[in-house]
Amino acid sequence: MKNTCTDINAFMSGLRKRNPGQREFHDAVQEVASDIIPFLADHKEFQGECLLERLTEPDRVISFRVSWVDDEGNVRADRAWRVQFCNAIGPYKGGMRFHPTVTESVLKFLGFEQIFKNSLTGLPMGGAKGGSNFNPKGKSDGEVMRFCQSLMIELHRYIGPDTDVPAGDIGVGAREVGYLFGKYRRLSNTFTGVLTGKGLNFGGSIGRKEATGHGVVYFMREMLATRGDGIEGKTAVVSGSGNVALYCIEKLIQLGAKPVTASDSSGFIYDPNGIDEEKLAFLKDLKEVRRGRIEEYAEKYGCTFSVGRPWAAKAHLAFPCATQNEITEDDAKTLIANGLMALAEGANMPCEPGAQHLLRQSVLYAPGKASNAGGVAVSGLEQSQNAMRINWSLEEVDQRLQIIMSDIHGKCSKYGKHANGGIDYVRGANIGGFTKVASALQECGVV
Ligand code: NDP
Ligand code: 2IT
Repeated sequence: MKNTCTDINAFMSGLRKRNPGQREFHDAVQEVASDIIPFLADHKEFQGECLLERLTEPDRVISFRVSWVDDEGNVRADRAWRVQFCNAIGPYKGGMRFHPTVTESVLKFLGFEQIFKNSLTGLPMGGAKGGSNFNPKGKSDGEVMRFCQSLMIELHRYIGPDTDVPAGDIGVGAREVGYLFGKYRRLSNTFTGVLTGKGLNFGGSIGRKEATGHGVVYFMREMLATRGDGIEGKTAVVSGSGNVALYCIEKLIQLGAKPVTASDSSGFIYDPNGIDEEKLAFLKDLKEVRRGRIEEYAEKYGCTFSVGRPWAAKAHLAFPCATQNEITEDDAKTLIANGLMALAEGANMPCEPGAQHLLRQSVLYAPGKASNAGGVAVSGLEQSQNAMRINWSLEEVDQRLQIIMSDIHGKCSKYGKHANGGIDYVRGANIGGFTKVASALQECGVV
């Protein structure tokens, strides 16, 4: 492979040719390469070893069939993958996603982003992602369990506490992690920290469930502090109503903000009075326990439910916490026209490239690899606790999470500072994440 790293167009055209049709992966690489290639031009010490070429080629992509039997006795077959992207700074680490939109391209984009995110946390974790096009929606617990068990029959060959440590993501929460862990434990006859996001009864870390959502608000607090401002009194538009969104809303309430929206794949609710603690408890029960639709919130609290996404709501702060490409360029224009001050991504790559371009120039804008890193960071803390066979308290975990989010903000500021004093968080996160992994690759030789 020739070192083409001086010319973004040549680099991207080679990448597109090698990975045809993988739009999400192309977009994720384009964003990173646009910052790294100019950085390489100014940093001779990182030139000449094909570092970016090596980092954009996964170590391996494992693809397999998952056969299982549904409640009616029908045999079903789904596809699953584990993308082990880079283990230069630690064992592979990243979530599993179960959703009908999962493809190899989606998992390669997520695994690639995870390399930089995990590096930013300062913890020893490489980048990986996995998942399946299996749709857990409407499936019984028994069906989900049989699917997870069948998936693990194949996946267990490739993972381990020092090799690759999966966790949750869209469609994979405590229930799924439990079933996956239980099968791994039986197959391997070991009890190890091989998955994170585990239940508290079998090795999970207190605070992991809340970590991504709380972390994204901690990151927002750091960004606002650079302007001498804070969270209190701000109106916030939030998308999603899953793991990340619920605990983002929770921390916003705790810090005195007013979250006014939440959504799922059927639409969004707009509650101009704000989601308060009592309403959040209802939402948690609706989504985490009953697995119901968001429309029920509107019926109970007499506010509006609409099809579509919540970006027309007037707000100071925005937190996309559902999925990729959920904010278009037009949505970004609407948010900015409505007086948006700052946006922190809870989801991975929720802003389309055009939207990101606009937001990056107009408001305080944090990319997911920086602002949603709290989840994987506490996963890293779960691994440490498992290895030491101890459990930290909630205060200890939360304290560490706050320090890690503040350190990530510091790295973004260091590498993303403009001459005018402003901070380009995207460039800061890309370069801050890259330098550690690139140095590790250099120091370990060409392998
Ligand atoms: P969940 O499955 O818990 O929740 C996902 C939420 O987003 C649900 O409300 C879901 O609605 C909605 N959603 C999912 N796909 C779509 C879609 N295509 N269109 C509209 N709405 C959709 O997932 P998480 O909260 O864990 O993940 C949300 C995002 O955060 C993802 O981008 C994930 O990669 C990212 N993330 C997650 C971390 C974690 O620790 N869990 C860590 C860092 C990032 P419905 O229920 O109707 O499907
Ligand atoms: O995107 C992510 O960082 C996650 N889904 C969490 C990964 C993890 O290993 O906790």
